[in-house]
Amino acid sequence: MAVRKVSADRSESRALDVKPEIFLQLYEKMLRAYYVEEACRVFVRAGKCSFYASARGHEKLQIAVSMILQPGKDWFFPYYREKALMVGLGMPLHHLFQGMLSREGDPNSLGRNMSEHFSSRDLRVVSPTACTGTQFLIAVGMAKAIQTEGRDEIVYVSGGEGSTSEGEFFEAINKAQVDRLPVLFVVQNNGYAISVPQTQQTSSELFEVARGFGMKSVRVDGTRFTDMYNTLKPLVAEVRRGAGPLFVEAMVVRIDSHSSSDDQTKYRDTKNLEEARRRDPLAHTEGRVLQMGLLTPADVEAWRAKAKAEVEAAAAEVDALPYPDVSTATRDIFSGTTVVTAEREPRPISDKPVTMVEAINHGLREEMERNPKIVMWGEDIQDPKGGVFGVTRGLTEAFPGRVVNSPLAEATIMGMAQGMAIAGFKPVVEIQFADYSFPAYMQMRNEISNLRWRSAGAWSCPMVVRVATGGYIRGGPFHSQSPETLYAHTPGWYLAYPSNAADAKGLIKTACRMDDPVLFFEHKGLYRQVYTKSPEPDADYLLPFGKARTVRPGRDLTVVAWGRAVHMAQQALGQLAAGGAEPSVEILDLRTIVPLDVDAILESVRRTGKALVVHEAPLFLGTGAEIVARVADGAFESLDAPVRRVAARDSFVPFAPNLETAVLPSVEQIATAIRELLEY
Ligand SMILES: Cc1ncc(C[n+]2csc(CCOP(=O)(O)OP(=O)(O)O)c2C)c(N)n1
Ligand SMILES: [Mg+2]
Repeated sequence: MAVRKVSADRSESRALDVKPEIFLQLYEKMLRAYYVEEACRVFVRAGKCSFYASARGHEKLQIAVSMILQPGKDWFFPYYREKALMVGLGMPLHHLFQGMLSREGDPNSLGRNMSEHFSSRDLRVVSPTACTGTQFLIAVGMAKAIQTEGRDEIVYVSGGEGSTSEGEFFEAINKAQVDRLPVLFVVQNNGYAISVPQTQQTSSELFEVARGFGMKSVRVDGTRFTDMYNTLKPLVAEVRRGAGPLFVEAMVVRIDSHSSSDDQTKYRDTKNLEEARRRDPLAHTEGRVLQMGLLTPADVEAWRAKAKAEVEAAAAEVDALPYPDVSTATRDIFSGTTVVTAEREPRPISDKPVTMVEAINHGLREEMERNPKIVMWGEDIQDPKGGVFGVTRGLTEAFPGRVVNSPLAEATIMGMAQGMAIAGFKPVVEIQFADYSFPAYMQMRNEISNLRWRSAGAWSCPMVVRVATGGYIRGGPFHSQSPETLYAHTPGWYLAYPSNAADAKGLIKTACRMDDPVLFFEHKGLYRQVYTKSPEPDADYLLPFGKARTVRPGRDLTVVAWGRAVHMAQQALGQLAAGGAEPSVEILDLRTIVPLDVDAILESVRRTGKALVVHEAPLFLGTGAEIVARVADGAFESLDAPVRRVAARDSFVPFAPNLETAVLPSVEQIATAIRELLEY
């Protein structure tokens, strides 16, 4: 196959600004990407692939980007319409089809993630989710890690123009610009978000939006190579040199329907579709290589046939593979490792009892000394304030640059933590109030929780999220919530919830060493209570997760509680004792909700024959419901009474003190429940 010499006559074509071999490389990759799309279409028609999102119309941009960036060195946070990027980066066709067909050995996800969601450690392509817009902040976190370590890598992150309406997009460009991070934002503007035209998304221009944040920003025609390549190459080199982020709005066309579930003829008229096809990037490039004399028509035929044969062979090979073994479906939700299994007595470092705030602060300080990869951020956590509850006080001064204020943006706190954790840092971040964890919920629920699982163990993001939780502080409806159940219902997170200073230190230190995401709930009503003080355990004191503590032994009733409710149960027994009763009641403090120490609960209830669960969160579908179900199932034959719960009313927490008292569970209610169960 002959590759023609290109004439040096500049008047012949603007494409001469690019070396012929670059142009041919582009064409070859575009052909491969084209036949991959064609093969996928066949699989869709045969019912072998239930999610297909054609990248036709975006392929020139995606391949150009792969040629400008450095595969294997730079990082990629793609979205679901980027098969051509994968082809450009050199993902083996076999891997591509294993992902598209969810077949055995699929290196993207072992069949767990959706098709079109490619992942590769070798290519530094981080497993995406289907959520529009979540990828931006994770990429920013990765870029923060790169900047912190002084490396010259770039983080590519992309999305459709529709996804830029998500709030996290704005948070991401804000933070990337504030910190001058090496992020290449590429928005692929095909004019539609499924059926919604861009005019219904925004009245601005996206590249102008990025400029509004102070970011270097350009708009390019993503269907034409030369200008795009020549514009982006030097700008990307600047990002690599540390100039800060770059925003690219690439105008592309969507030649096919949004996905295999969509029919665009229902909302785009013939003229509109013809217009898109007229800009077909592949047809254009093919025309150019012929026009410029880089290839003859016979060459083009041969190149096409070669690409087609290569792609079809890989597709057929993968199609012959079975689906993954069903036994693998729930693997990799957690790492399966732990840092400590047995509990030992704490060896107090002094007789002087410390508060929970001090215990957590000291635990964090010790872990930061031990592990230079621990970094912290959150709202107001930096010294001199050191957090609104003072938990991180002194740490900024002790560890300069490692404990900083975040923007007032919880999704930023969380999304960046994921990115930095993927990069090997250990973020220990603070959510100032549990009530305000919800802007970060998308990251916690759909990203962080399942990264390890959806990438079949290839990627993980161990981190600690400290959350100030709970009421009884006259904080009203937005500073008193107890959302632990919501988070415990998301696989992939451990959830620790200490009730006293010694446990808090042991658990926070373990959390800092775990290889999985950990939510660490700190009850703000306990932070400085005298009754939660304990002598401070030593620096090697680690508490295992999933081991309940017997607060007091008893024969006639088991009370299961955690956090502040543990103390309320003790106070209830105190009340009963003051009234002359000395019941033999066992109190279990769960200490971690995930893992739940079901064995300890069942062992106790089998002995006592009666169970009461006490928690501060609302009753309906609370963690208590799970515990009661486990008891009903595992200790049914030992039960001598109904299993009861005392919890908050199914309400919000009101501000007025008498109303707050009416909604949250009380010591009196617990005492009554204990008495009734004992008399049953
Ligand atoms: C958070 C979220 N909301 C809604 C969806 C459903 N959804 C998937 S793609 C899409 C449109 C995205 O359009 P755009 O960002 O322009 O990307 P394109 O598909 O055009 O490349 C929608 C609404 C989703 N995946 N995630
Ligand atoms: Mg779009």
